[in-house]
Amino acid sequence: MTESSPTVWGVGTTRTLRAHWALAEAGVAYETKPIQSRSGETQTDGYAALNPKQKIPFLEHGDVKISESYAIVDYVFEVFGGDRVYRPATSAERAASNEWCSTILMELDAHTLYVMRRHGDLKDLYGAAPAAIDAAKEYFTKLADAMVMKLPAGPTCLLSEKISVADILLMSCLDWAVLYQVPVPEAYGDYRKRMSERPAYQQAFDFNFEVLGVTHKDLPR
Ligand SMILES: N[C@@H](CCC(=O)N[C@@H](CS)C(=O)NCC(=O)O)C(=O)O
Repeated sequence: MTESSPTVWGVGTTRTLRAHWALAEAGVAYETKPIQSRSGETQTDGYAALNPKQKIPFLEHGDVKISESYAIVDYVFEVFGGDRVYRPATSAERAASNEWCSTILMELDAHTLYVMRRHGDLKDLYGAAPAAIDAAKEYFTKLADAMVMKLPAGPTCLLSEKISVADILLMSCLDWAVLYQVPVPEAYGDYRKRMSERPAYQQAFDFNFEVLGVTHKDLPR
């Protein structure tokens, strides 16, 4: 790695997938510190000094240190994406991108999928809450349904022919939903298939989930 190559901390979750996929789309050589969620590796003094949130993913690029998957993907596309990726240019384009990203991060990720994780897999830490999990599942499908009208009419990425930050966030949440057996509206089928055929997605998925023994071929499409 050269001095200007980025380093990513974290593998094995759909949020770490976002960082690896963005770097693969941008075609950047980078280093990985393959620490895992809930392994104790995010709790060490050394990691806490780097990222006081003690969460993954985390990206370091020279003096730039970023701890949120959304901010990481946006930074990678801005700095390394060039003409391989879509960057909104007008106010209307930025609004369309922001609308997707806010819905995905707030409604799909934080309010539904992560609620399922907290009160399902992590119930010993956060408490079992079957009713919250059922409600979250229903809410995921309702919100995903509400965004169907914004899906692209043609066989493209979400906002243009080129991949955008919103695509990385959406596809990672759709995969997360599939892994949790949450019903994903059928209208997303073609979009999921197109995204899953991208070489950068397949490469990043297999690299990110190697620690769990899962490949992109294992997910029903
Ligand atoms: N909003 C953050 C969430 C990051 C997050 O919660 N990461 C989890 C794994 S997906 C984590 O690192 N949890 C602490 C741990 O497992 O030790 C992002 O999108 O990057």
